[in-house]
Amino acid sequence: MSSADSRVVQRTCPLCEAHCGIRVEVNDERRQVLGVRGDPDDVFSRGYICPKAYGLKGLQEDPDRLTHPLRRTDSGFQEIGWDEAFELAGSRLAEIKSAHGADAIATYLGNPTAHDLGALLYVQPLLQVLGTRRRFSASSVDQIPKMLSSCLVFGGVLTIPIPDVDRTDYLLVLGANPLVSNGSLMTAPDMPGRLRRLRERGGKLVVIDPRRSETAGVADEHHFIRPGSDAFFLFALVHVLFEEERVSLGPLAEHVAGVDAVRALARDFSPEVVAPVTGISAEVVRRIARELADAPSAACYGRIGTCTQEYGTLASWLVDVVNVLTGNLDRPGGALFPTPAASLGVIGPRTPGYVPYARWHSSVRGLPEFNGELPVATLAEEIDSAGEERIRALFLLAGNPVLSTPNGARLERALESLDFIVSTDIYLNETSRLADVILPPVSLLERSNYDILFHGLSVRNVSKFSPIALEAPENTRQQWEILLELTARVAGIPAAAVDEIVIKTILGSCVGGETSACPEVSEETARKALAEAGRDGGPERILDVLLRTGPYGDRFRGENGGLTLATLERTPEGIDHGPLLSQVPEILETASGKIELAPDLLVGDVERLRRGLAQRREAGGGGLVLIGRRQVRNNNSWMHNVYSLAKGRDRCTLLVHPDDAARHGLRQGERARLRSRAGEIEVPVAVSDEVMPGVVSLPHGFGHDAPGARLSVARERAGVNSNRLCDEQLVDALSCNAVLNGIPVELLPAGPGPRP
Ligand SMILES: Nc1nc2c(c(=O)[nH]1)N[C@H]1C(S)=C(S)[C@@H](COP(=O)(O)OP(=O)(O)OC[C@H]3O[C@@H](n4cnc5c(=O)[nH]c(N)nc54)[C@H](O)[C@@H]3O)O[C@H]1N2
Ligand SMILES: Nc1nc2c(c(=O)[nH]1)N[C@H]1C(S)=C(S)[C@@H](COP(=O)(O)OP(=O)(O)OC[C@H]3O[C@@H](n4cnc5c(=O)[nH]c(N)nc54)[C@H](O)[C@@H]3O)O[C@H]1N2
Ligand code: SF4
Ligand SMILES: [Mo]
Repeated sequence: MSSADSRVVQRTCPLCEAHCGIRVEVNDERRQVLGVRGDPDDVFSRGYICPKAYGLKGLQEDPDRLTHPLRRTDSGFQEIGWDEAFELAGSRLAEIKSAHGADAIATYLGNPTAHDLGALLYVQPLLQVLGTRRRFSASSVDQIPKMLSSCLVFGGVLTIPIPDVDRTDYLLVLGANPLVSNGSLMTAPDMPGRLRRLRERGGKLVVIDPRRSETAGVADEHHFIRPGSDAFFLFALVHVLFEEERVSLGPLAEHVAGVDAVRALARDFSPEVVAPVTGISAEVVRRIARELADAPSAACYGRIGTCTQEYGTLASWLVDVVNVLTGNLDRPGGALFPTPAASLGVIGPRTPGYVPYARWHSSVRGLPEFNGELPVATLAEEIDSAGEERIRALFLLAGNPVLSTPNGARLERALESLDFIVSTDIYLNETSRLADVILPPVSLLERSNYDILFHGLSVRNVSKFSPIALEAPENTRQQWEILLELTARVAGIPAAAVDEIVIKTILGSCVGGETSACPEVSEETARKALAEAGRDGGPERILDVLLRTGPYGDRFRGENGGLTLATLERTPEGIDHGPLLSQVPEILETASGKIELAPDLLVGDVERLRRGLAQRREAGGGGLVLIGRRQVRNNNSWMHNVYSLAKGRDRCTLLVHPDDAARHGLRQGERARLRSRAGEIEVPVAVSDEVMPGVVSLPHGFGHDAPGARLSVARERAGVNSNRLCDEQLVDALSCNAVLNGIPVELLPAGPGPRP
């Protein structure tokens, strides 16, 4: 499709974790994206894309997308120059830090940070210079329960077993809808194809979900589960495995500690006892336990629905317990650990058994830190209720917490009260409109990238580099340049000096030192090789170091000796390093060097689960609760301004079971009021038996009618913000991840009525 005035660039789509290969046809002269297609040559995706990939063209061309810094003035936002913007942002942050201490500044990193190598690498020096312990991110409305359980059981926050979907004979999916989300903590382009092939080869797909999701629609079996009760269900599976003597660890046996403790814990959770609470019959639980044990290989997999709920950490843990007890952990067709070509985990010191948990606490509710972060469910109150200790300024990177975190209305009010907000974002949206300065980076196609996190969470070992597809316009900045310059201004040193500290730290972790990956390589040799390769700064230089010192790397011996960034640049379709391999015990970083199946922290939380079981049994089913719903053409809160994705009928509807609708006198298409402790919204009803009785479902990421936001397309189909109902007081007690599924709500007819 290349012609005289067009060019095709092969890279990956950076929108979701599937990371499909795309071919972007561009006209350099007009600086235009002519088209986006799936890349049939991509070693991983083989041409597959979802409709969102086409949205990249719309995103590139969106006149609302920001390209120049903005400053808030009394008469609205005004464009300012980069130097002025950096000076303002840097000096105000430095002033607030020196007047009120480092913890007066909070930081929030949003989800797209994880999809941008430059952001991931260069936010670190900024965080260090700011020195705040009030770091927040989208991780605590997402996967930190899994990170905490993985750290306790396997010894690393990113030592997460990935279901071997391409080889498994039996996939048990809880709280995930990969047909729509395209998979999460399971990077695999073309989930529809992979799940189809699983069934074509005689494998079985079983889905546990309060909604008959799109994935449930193609599964062999779907079972409705009462939201928030997965830990009971999983414990019941474990109960049966022990009771029927089906526990079989295989070669893992000598590497697992705590099996007896798990056996004892599971005693109280028989399928018969938990059935009234989960809504899944004892008979079904027993059969699934037997099938898991008998299958030649099987993988249990849980995602958002199992994390963003009352027992998120326990449910995340029990998923792995089931895999271990059935002998499926670390074996082909089960759940295994990837061997990524480059990893951020190698940076910094490592201490086996170290769990970065509860080293400090939030000041209002006393919620524990995990992995250097406080839970975002406590952000608003740390601003509006912490007195002299309060947060006074906020740095936002690629995040929209007003729409994506619980009690958006309270957070919005709290943000309005801050002394200073800097946002680095590509839109003037519900959150960035509250900023004093916005520093927009170049577009997603105008930056190079390497999926350093997601190659480490992938169902195959693959590596691929994405070159810049389209040259960025004059006078724009890469995300990493913005972060570097801001760091320099806050620190009062030149940007080049900061970049030197960064590379020095990376080289310190990767070469020379006794515990480094390449002790035999000196820093001097490494620097010489980097200079020869033309890597003089920025994220690509760091990536080259990580690749060359990684498991497939050339160890600075020259390319014939192994992988370098240059190799990847010459292999635009990516490199397939093969299927996941068994890695126990080498991968384990627990103090004992074993898989700790019953770590104290988790065992301690089982008492809460027991109490919850008794309460739920007593309550008998319980009242109406709210869950979320991802949709193919949404991407959390921020692709609704691309017309090709946003068009069509209203998707921000509340699914209500026919019985519940009848009980509340609601009919299809009518508007209803939905009320929780946190707030109240009005929303159109879609009556559907897709959801189980007692459960209503609303997608998140809508509510685009904020005054002053520059979202001309999204505003037309604004929808409502479901996180006005999600309650910031509800967290998983252990990880303190927000509960976003299973929110108690009241359903009322629309119209005037008493306000909550
Ligand atoms: N009720 C409910 N709430 C949820 C969820 C749910 O299931 N239910 N899911 C949660 C999950 S899993 C997540 S990950 C979070 C996401 O939470 P957030 O990360 O806070 O929200 P996003 O909607 O992803 O917003 C991303 C922001 O980054 C901007 N952006 C996009 N690309 C770039 C870029 O390349 N650079 C920069 N600088 N900015 C960019 C967008 O304009 C937008 O403002 O939401 C969570 N919230
Ligand atoms: N199209 C699209 N794709 C996306 C995103 C997007 O916004 N849109 N977001 C991306 C992000 S940031 C992430 S983290 C991933 C998430 O990827 P997934 O985890 O696959 O996300 P969801 O589609 O929200 O699936 C969660 C499922 O859990 C169910 N559920 C809710 N509560 C419970 C419960 O208590 N128990 C059980 N068993 N199930 C429950 C819901 O009904 C839903 O079907 O998706 C990514 N991909
Ligand atoms: S599934 Fe869609 S959004 Fe996700 S990477 Fe592939 S094309 Fe992009
Ligand atoms: Mo997410």
